[in-house]
Amino acid sequence: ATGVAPEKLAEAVSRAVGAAPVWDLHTHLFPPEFGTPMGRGVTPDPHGLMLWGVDELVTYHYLIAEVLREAPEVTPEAFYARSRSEQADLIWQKLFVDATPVSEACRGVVTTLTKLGLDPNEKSLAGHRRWFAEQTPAGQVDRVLELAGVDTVTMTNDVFDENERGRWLAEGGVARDPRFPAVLRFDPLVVDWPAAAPRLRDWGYAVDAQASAGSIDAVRRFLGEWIGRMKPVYCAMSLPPEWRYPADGPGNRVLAEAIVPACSEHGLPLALMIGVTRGVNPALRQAGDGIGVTHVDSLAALCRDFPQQRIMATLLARENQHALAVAARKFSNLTPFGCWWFINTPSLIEETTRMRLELLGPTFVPQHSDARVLEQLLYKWDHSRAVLAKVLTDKYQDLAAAGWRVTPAAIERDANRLLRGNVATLLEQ
Ligand code: RAT
Ligand code: ZN
Repeated sequence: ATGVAPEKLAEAVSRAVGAAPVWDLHTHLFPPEFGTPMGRGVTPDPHGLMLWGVDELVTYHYLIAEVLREAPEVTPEAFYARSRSEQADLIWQKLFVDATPVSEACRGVVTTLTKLGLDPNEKSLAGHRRWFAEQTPAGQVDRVLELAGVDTVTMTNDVFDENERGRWLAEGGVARDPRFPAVLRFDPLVVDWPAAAPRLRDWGYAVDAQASAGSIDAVRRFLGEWIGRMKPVYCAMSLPPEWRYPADGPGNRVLAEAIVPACSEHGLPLALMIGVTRGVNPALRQAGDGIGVTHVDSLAALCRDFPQQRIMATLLARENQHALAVAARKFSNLTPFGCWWFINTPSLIEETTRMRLELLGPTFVPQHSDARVLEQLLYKWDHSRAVLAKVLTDKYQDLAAAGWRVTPAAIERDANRLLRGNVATLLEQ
């Protein structure tokens, strides 16, 4: 086969990356079966978990942090006392009308509206609200997945969330959409055992404060039951920068003696999202979490102790990205994934993805969306695909200069595995 001419590489790569379907490895999205607060043809469920529409897009917690900077006269308390649509109106005015929406989270809303055929230059949200009110939730899921080029949207199913838990436990359970595989998430088991233990006791599992042997058995039973109920494609938790392994304490005992064994028994990978300090500014609620540097040696030690356990990791601090890539060179059971949260900006995606390609070749998962609002898939994947195409083009140009024939088939193969194939292999092997 002939190679693509160097001056044609950029176009060929961006076509292949644009056409490759995505399996989104980590989101907070739900299909309509989990209830939704709005939409044509459905009974509105005020606590429904499927978030979509312009008010949700504009009140994304990334933008709440930003509006409180643009409008410091608005206290967090006063902001949260407003209704959802009043919050959205304030954010629209301050960040999109009175200022230029250059931040990544702001640009995301602009891209999203444009892709839906709506005008992001409108001075008010009224017209956009009317458009969304005409859509059915199910129709909007189909439209967004099609436009975003995403075929699988991995959920985050927090077993400690009472609202969600009730839906799983309801008579007949919750109807499943195969495009939305579940993920069993249980941060408090490891991060806050003193808070987790009484909840488990309430639910009928005999656990104690020390997480002694009997407790470990109970946690394994708890995990086994939820794995049976949710049929997750992996288990997940986020951890603070202070997390150390090995180390004494009930959290690590639960991790090593209950969580990893339950994952192994059921053949599930374990995802660790490390480096978040919750509630640095509690008044900001969901927008108030901060960042710290992860102890990558602890992650490496876990990979070494459990060589049969597939471990996926994403780290929040820019300072950790190099060490994570190096750790993955040492442990083939470790897969770096995504550019998480504060790393999900074009400059840091570019730097991180370039580094991972240079150290790991195509053996990682470059991105996940972390979308909380359905339509965010439209911008998160558009922006990430553009950066991935740019980095891949550079790599192919360097390879071509070194004498390698870069064929269209190779470009397509790489685009497909980076956006979907590596996820499928990781989760289905
Ligand atoms: O990116 C986010 O929206 C964060 O609030 C978190 O959800 C984080 O991604 C997490 O899963 O803990
Ligand atoms: Zn998340």
